Amino acid sequence: MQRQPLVIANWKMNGNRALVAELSEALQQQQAHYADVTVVVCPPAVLLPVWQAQPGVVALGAQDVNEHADGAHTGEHSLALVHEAGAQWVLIGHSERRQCYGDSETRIAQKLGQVLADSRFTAVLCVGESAEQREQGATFAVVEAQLSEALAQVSACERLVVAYEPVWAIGTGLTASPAQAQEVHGFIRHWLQEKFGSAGAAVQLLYGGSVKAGNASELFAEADIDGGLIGGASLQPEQFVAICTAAQ
Ligand code: G2H
Repeated sequence: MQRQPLVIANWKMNGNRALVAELSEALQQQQAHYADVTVVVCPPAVLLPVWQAQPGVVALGAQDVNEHADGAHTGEHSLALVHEAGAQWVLIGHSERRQCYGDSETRIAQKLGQVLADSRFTAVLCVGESAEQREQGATFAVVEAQLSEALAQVSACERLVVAYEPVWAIGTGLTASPAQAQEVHGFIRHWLQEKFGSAGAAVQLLYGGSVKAGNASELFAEADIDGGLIGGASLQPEQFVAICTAAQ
């Protein structure tokens, strides 16, 4: 099945107004080279309106949202607020949220359910195993548990993207080989088809974890890798544009 290539920048807690202008300009200038690729940028939430003011060559996403609609949740952002700021995509369950900020499987399922219930948004569910889990041969079991807990109450997958991000490859400079990544992507594809039937074949699957201009093409050439979730390299306009071009 033909799926549209997708590249998502995850700036994490990096970037500033100057980088918004710089990356936006680089993307505009080179747009012809990645014309068939959907490009999404997830900056820190306070930079969403700054991106929104740029000429629109990219879609915008939030790096997370709170599971509640509003209320006394100091420091958090609701889905409605990130929508006002321009976001139409939301990352859910990034490993940094799971490890450092209390995103349990239950909380991830709540967040995901909320995003998928709002037809204005596409949710990007992040899954992946740690180095220890891979060494123990538990990669597929871990990924399967994350998928089944997050998607237990979900019955449709039209606005769902899954990003496989092995924790041992995130920001470490270590990248899963194309074959290692494809093996897990193939597993995820099979799992989605079992759960959602033929609609599971249309879900875009992204690889994330130290993707750079130098390794993007070989990763994106794999059958079930439809693009990438890009951290560090999305802060370097030349690198990021080259990655978008590699996804074309
Ligand atoms: C994985 C990825 C983006 P990086 O977290 O989500 O970051 O490309 O820096 O490994």
